[in-house]
Amino acid sequence: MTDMKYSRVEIKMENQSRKGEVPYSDSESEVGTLTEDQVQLPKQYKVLLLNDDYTPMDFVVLVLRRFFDKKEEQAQQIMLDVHKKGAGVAGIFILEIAEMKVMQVNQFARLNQFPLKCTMEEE
Ligand code: TYC
Repeated sequence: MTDMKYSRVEIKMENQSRKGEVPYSDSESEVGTLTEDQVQLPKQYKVLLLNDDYTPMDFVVLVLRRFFDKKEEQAQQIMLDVHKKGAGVAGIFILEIAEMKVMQVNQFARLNQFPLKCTMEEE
């Protein structure tokens, strides 16, 4: 029975996008349309990796694969970008998820005794 309570939300999500008109229903009977400027979407946050001189490249690639679901090739590309430019975007998330990623990555780096730092900023 518990999976039933989310079914209506999932149906609504299918039609949701950042552009155009979004169907909505706030009761069982009333259905209307929100125009683009009426749609409330949560702020997005960039989660950044910072370069340093000591964290091994392989460890940064592992972090990008493990915490940001990147494939090997993309993880390598992001890591090299951070290495060359000083910082780079690992992913973009809503506030709570971004905060969790930052905590998990910094804890994982500390646990492995590397100075790798992860931060976030509003998009
Ligand atoms: N600069 C590191 C090295 O040469 C590699 C590195 C890349 C470290 C990205 C951190 O976020 C980072 N071993």
